[in-house]
Amino acid sequence: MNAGGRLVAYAAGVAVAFAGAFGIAAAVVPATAAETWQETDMNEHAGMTTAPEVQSEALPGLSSSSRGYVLAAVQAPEVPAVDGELRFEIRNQQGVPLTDYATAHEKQLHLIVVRSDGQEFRHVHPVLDMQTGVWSAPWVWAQAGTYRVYADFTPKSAQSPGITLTTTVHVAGEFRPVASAPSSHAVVDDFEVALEGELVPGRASELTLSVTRAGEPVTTLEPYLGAFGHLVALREGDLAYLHVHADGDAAKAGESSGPEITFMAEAPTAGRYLLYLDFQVDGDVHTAAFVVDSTDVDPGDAADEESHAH
Ligand SMILES: [Cu+2]
Repeated sequence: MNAGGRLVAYAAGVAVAFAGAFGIAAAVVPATAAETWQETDMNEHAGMTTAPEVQSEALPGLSSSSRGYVLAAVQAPEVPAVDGELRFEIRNQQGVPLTDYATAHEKQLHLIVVRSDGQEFRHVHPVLDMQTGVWSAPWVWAQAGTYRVYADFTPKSAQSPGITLTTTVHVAGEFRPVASAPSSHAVVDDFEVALEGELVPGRASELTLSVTRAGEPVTTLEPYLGAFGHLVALREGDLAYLHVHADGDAAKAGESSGPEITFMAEAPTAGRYLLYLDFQVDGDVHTAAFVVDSTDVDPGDAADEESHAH
């Protein structure tokens, strides 16, 4: 399998909810592995085992335009610690701000913002002004730096997976980049989250995230945007983007889950990946961050194993 063109992650055993991350990628990812982020019939997709694979080097979340849609007119406070707004438009093929969106995972648009070093991750849901087509959210930067902004959405007219557009925003001031280091354990608020499993280039593998609080397993994970967990994976360096939901249809209001959330994931290449898990407990959403190195299986190791076996 050619690992070059894909960044795949999906929920174990269940059809998966993909972000517009795979805007282009309905064609890139086998339908068995990828569920679009639209509210679609899981079974229908599960049956699509013969989707053609199209050769493409393009990963989602690397361009401000896709399929005729453009992320434009992005405005945000220019320095940290100033109250303001983050505003932008999605323009269609005619250059007109788009106002017709399909709802995907309870929202018409998902906005992810992260600093170029992987710090300061945010996942928010701006409000659309139907008159002007301008999306906005109250915004304050905590830190200076260069940020990537990702808009994930599905045009209502598009009979296709969602789209992820991205652009860069600079926030003036002293920028102290934080060097990443592999980390499979996160502390967020009063929770601890442990990540188990490996990210293998070009091959799906299971990632399990376990949530504890004061050493006790948390079994009261709540549905958030229709799933018990949302995972964003970014490839360090180019910040190619993928947003995954732990499951497509299992999380209903009033249900709870935990302490484990399982995803299937496949890295497009060897390299370092930044993972962000959103989960909800007691009505509050928390984000746990991880850094995972995806390494090719060394053919030498396999040979060693074989020789031991003999
Ligand atoms: Cu969202």
